[in-house]
Amino acid sequence: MKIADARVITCGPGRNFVTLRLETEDGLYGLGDATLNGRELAVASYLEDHVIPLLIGRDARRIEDIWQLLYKGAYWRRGPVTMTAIAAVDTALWDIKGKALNAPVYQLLGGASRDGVLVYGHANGDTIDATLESVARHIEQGYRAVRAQCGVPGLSKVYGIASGGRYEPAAAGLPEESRWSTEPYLRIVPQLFEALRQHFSPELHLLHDVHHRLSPIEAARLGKALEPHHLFWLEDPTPAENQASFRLIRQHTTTPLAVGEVFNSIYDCHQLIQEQLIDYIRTTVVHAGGISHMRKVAALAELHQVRTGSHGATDLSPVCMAAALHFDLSVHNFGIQEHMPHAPETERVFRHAYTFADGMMHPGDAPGLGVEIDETAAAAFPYKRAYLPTARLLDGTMHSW
Ligand code: KDG
Ligand code: MG
Repeated sequence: MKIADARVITCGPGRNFVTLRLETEDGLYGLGDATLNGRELAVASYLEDHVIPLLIGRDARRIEDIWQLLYKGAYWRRGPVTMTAIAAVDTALWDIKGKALNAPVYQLLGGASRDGVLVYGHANGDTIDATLESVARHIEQGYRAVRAQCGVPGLSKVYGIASGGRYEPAAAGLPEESRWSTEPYLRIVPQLFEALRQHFSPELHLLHDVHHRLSPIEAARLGKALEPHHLFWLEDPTPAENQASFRLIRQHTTTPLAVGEVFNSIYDCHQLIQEQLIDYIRTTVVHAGGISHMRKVAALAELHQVRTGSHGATDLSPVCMAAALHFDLSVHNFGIQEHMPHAPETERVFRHAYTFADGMMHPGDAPGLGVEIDETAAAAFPYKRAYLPTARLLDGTMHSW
């Protein structure tokens, strides 16, 4: 079953996506998401100029061997561009294997470990009251777990807050610059969660994303202040390049911690996992080497009672979402999956077998991943360069967005 053709499809239905399509000599094809928000064309070139020539003529059934060829054979290891490209190939090969064996990918990964995949939605508002209303709307839609973000007094643009309509941080033109101040943020977040706990059932799972803004000791202070409100998790409390820095946060708080959406390999998180410095690992199929590498991360995490909680924002295409759901349904130590519904234009281009009901998702039972791309529809939405925003402190110092 030789790989006979490979193509990169770049399109912008609602936002930009890069998709790899591999086809075998028998006419089977598989899809892999290759989207790296704000740096999309680097991955497209990596695939077209350097990876595709290596794939033509290879046996599509040898997923692990091709993974190792692309990882070890490049000499230059890891990094988001390389690992996103490898992920796209890996995901497309799992899709092909499922179609060849007439089975949904989760059946190839050991079968279902649960009936469905618990997902969390994104509630947000400029004020605490607006966020409470947004949480109520999510509950009406069936969500059992909700991430809550609210505006910070004195700051005009805050991560995670929609300014009218759908939240989508990447924008055309040069990167938008926002201002950040930690103290007002540290004051408002405990007030938000106190209000949420007063208004909603204790059964509702509540999550919050700090988005890498705090120092370890500030994160420890926030985690402690949130303890009475029993969060499901506090996400990315501090940038995690220095894995040991989480020891300090951990010494001070029992609020569960989730990290890893920007990680691209097991080497970014092995210390966090082995020292049990986190509770949830948020690596995701598209940015962390595909389904094959994600299974290795999950296996290490299982040994240390760390559960998975994969990133699932709208910049991860429906192809990644499908792959994530097959992974989530099958791994034993699954925790939760992020779910941000895609724009209607995205749904027109990518048709999928996965479904949402009562706060849970299921990948469906179509062979392979269960996702199709309509290339004619995609052609109506050309790629347009877009950047994620940047953030500076009030005195102009560059900060983490
Ligand atoms: O591309 C960046 C987004 O995916 C990221 O900002 C979203 O932090 C995020 C999340 O938790 O979904
Ligand atoms: Mg996040």
